[in-house]
Amino acid sequence: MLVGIIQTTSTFFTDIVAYAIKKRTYDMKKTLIVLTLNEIDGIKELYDKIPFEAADEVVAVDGGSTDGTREFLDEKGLRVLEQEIKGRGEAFRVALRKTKGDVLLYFSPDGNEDPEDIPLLFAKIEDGCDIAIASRFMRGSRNEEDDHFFRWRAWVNQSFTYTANLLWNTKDYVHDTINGYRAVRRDVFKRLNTDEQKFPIEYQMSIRAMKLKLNIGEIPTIEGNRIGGESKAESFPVGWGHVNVFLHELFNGKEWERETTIT
Ligand SMILES: Nc1nc2c(ncn2[C@@H]2O[C@H](COP(=O)(O)OP(=O)(O)O)[C@@H](O)[C@H]2O)c(=O)[nH]1
Ligand SMILES: [Mg+2]
Repeated sequence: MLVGIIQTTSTFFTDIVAYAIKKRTYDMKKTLIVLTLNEIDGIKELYDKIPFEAADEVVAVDGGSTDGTREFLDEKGLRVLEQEIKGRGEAFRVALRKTKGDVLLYFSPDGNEDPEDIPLLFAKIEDGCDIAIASRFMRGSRNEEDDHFFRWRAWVNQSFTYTANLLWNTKDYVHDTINGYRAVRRDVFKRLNTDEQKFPIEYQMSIRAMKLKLNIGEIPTIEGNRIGGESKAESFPVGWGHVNVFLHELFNGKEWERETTIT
């Protein structure tokens, strides 16, 4: 009898704690960030497919478009944040500084990213992940080069990913450490204290999250082809940028935890 009462009471308290944790994550406010730098063709085609209702706050960060993207966003009445410093990494942090949500989801409207993944990425964070990445390299996914014979970009991406997993990951294998299509909790992003100005921001985030043993979740994504305009990620400078991030993370441990670059 006494054992029964103790068991029931302990189950009751465990349920209450589980409920409180779930409630906390389901109450999180969600911010959707649209990243643009001369993406007029993509944004025009994709705008109506973006599930804005999945977010509590929506902004665009524009890197100084000159092809009409900025005007298009203004016409739609979207709040547009400007960058004083160039680069995609900087765009990530402009959003961190100037938005309010508890979760930040970065979406690039160039055709590579499927807008239907937006609610799925938010859901991953609500389910308890610290970072949720749309993976181009796991079962059920596709990357832009899948129908090529030589998949240089994919192979290089996967090599960086493999090495990061080997050196720093103590949890389930993360299949895509580099894709920018991701959601992250605000407190987590602040804690990562990133300083990368350009494309390798995502790789830096992923490595630091692994070092902190954070919970990185993935969903499989179908990477579409670029709709128009040009990629801003030039292979060699961007590849070299990733090598630099890798070397820095290799030799500097968790030094970033003592620095404060984010205000
Ligand atoms: N705000 C902002 N967006 C950028 C910047 N650089 C690239 N982007 C956007 O980031 C997304 C991904 O860039 P993209 O050139 O397609 O890179 P790729 O997919 O690796 O070829 C696109 O929507 C770009 O417009 C930048 O400096 N600032
Ligand atoms: Mg792209």
